Amino acid sequence: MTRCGFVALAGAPNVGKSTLMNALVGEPLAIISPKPQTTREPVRGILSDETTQIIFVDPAGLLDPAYPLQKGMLRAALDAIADADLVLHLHPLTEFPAPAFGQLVRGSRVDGSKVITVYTKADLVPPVRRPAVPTDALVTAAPTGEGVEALLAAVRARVPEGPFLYDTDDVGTQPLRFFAAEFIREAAFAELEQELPYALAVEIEEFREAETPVYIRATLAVERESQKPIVLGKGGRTIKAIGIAARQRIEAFIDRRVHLDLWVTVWPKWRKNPSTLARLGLPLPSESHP
Ligand SMILES: Nc1nc2c(ncn2[C@@H]2O[C@H](COP(=O)(O)OP(=O)(O)OP(=O)(O)O)[C@@H](O)[C@H]2O)c(=O)[nH]1
Ligand SMILES: [Mg+2]
Repeated sequence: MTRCGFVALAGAPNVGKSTLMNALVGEPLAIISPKPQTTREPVRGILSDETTQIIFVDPAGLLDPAYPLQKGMLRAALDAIADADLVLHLHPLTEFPAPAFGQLVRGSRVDGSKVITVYTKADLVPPVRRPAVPTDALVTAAPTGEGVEALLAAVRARVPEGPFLYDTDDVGTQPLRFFAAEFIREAAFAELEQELPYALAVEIEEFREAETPVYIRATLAVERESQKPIVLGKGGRTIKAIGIAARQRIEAFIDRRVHLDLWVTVWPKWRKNPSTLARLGLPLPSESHP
């Protein structure tokens, strides 16, 4: 009998969920940045061997939502936790101990027996200062790979019996367009400061795979006219840097040469606009929303 299950990575923003998912799956699927609230829509990564298939789900951090996009991010994260067979509650070891998981999920009921506490960023704690973590918790460090195999073994042992849901060759479940938009956002998070990464949406307008190089045209939308020249940068320097970094990341991902054409536009207050969120495939505050 095979095993197959969904494992959600949960925790506050910036605790290292996406970094750990990439390490677990062995592919740089999820985008990462030192700034909090990078992940918006849950990213799924699949790890299969002969007997076990694990579908990791990396949602947004559990935050206090202020506007519809954030409400959607939280809703999708809570859904991913509710639907998961197993939940990894991530918390940086630098901020030991982790809060009770119930506190993070804001009253939504989660079966405590499916939650494993995982301390991240252990490399940032000098060995002599390492706190004594509870025996049922695990400790990881992405730069050294510490704890990743042990965590995988613990997860494998607890995935329920069931048939595989995906092909054993599949690593992701989302379309290339999704990853292309995410990699552009990752480059933008690296180049832009303060409010700008949060005010930025990326929409793929064209994706022509039949061409060599692959032609991708994307719109980078900000919320106000005054933000547009910042994304462009002096003499177009910032948008150029975003384009180069994103193109390299997409090329490595699809193993093809890419021509990336980026355009900057303004969508006033798009983060509050349910129809724009829906069009971009971003999570909506409630499932029943348009
Ligand atoms: N030193 C160290 N840094 C880490 C580790 N894991 C993640 N980071 C860094 O922590 C920052 C946040 O990592 P992410 O993986 O984007 O965190 P996240 O929880 O997905 O963040 P959100 O999607 O914004 O909620 C990045 O700068 C990572 O490089 C780790 O084990 N050690
Ligand atoms: Mg993330």
